[in-house]
Amino acid sequence: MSDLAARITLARGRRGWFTEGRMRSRDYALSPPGRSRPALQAGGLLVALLGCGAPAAVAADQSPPPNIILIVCDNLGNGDLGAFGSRLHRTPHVDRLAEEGTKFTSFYVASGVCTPSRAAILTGCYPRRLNLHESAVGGAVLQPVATRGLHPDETTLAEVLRAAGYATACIGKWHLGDQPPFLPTRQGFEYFFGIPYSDDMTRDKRPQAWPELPLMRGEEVIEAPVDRDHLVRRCTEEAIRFLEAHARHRFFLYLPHTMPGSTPHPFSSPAFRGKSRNGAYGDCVEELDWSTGEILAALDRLGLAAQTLVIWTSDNGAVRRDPPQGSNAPYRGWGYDTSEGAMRVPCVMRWPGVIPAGAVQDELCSTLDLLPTIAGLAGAPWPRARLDGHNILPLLAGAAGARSPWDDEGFCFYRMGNLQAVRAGPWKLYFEMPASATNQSKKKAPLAAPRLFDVRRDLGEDHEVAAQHPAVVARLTALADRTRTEIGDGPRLGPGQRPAGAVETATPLLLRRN
Ligand SMILES: [Ca+2]
Repeated sequence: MSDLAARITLARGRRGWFTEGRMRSRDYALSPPGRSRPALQAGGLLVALLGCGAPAAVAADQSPPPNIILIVCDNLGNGDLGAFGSRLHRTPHVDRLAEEGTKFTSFYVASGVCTPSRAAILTGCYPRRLNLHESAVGGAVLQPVATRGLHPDETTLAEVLRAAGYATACIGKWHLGDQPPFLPTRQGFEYFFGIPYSDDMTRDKRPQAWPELPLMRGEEVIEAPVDRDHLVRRCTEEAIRFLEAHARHRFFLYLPHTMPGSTPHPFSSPAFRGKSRNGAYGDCVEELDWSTGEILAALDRLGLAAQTLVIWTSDNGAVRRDPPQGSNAPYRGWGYDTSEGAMRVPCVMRWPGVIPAGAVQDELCSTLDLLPTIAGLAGAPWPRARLDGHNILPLLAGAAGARSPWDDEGFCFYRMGNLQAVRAGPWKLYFEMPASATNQSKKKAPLAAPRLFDVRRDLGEDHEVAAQHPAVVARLTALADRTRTEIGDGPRLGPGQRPAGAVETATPLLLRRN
């Protein structure tokens, strides 16, 4: 158990789950609609955007709130897509999405690994704020039969949108807690189909403790072990059924894919196996592209394309394999750490008439911004608890002169509990770090001095320039200190941290045999 976890006491909750530390549930409730932060609502943005001369953003304000489809791949890298430079994989459907929407080329996840990254996607909070930057036993992600999960009182994007009248579904891989109080159905999703954690967390790894990999519908295990070859196809079919059932209703479809996943041999269905030029990994990427095409075709067929915001991204970069499989090109590094390759992921957004078609947005945006931005679009009340993300509708709409709010604030790169780097504007600064606080894919080495890169131009982080820019180093250090003070760093705690959810005893998710 980490120092942090050791210093947090367990207190009994009212509904069978436990809270790590003291918690005031009123802090986590949604604000009543009339008391939402006005500047973050679409209407408030309209005023700001009119000053920028942004007709598309005006259209956003005048349009009814869009349906939301959020597609998140698992461990897929920037260089894995044709639209982002791959010459190896055929991804015509994602490429079409990019032509019809905007490519985000400085888009960051809040962690280089699954659980914390996905927690940030759904809450707009740095994982460390939620105490989900590590598992209860000090691991980088939650494993099966985990006592920890996303706190039930945290407000997710699904809860925000459900409060605004949206139908909600999570189809794919959850990974924010496998105990009943932490399942998607307890976090605002009316429907869940998929696996509760990663595709590599199978019984053979720990036969005494872990169950067969379960496929779930709602809160029930319907198959175990699930046949992983068919996960992408079946999740896609489920997603389309959800779209068809809710074509006349506003909806939020969260499609966090299970693939390419965490095994050295990504899974794909027979129709794709052996068809790509990049082995099992390429087959899998091309099936994910097929899945995207099916979703887009369903939107067209149902007449929903114009009123649906589609967001396509990954939860972290491709991971290191030997020989290499995925690509994070043109960025340096592999998934699981704080390199550009790990945390700067491909992102495409399409909302016809609002988000410019065929455009590129290189301002710094993050998955932390999704909840604030989408809540604004939906006119939904905000979580009252403090968030880290920003409403970036001006950047989505390509408003002239719109700048990233992170340029003034600094976007922080944590690996587990350690603040390792910060970016503001073009500059990314890696901090001096003892070996105990680093992890460059298990090759632990101390970082003896801060390292500064212009990651707007030097995408491969080849030219270290700290000595030439002492004022930049000082400014970025000060920005990181603010976040460090708020949510902590290493053993140092911050007042802005909130407890993770916890159960005293975790039990495996098992198939009930009658
Ligand atoms: Ca991942």
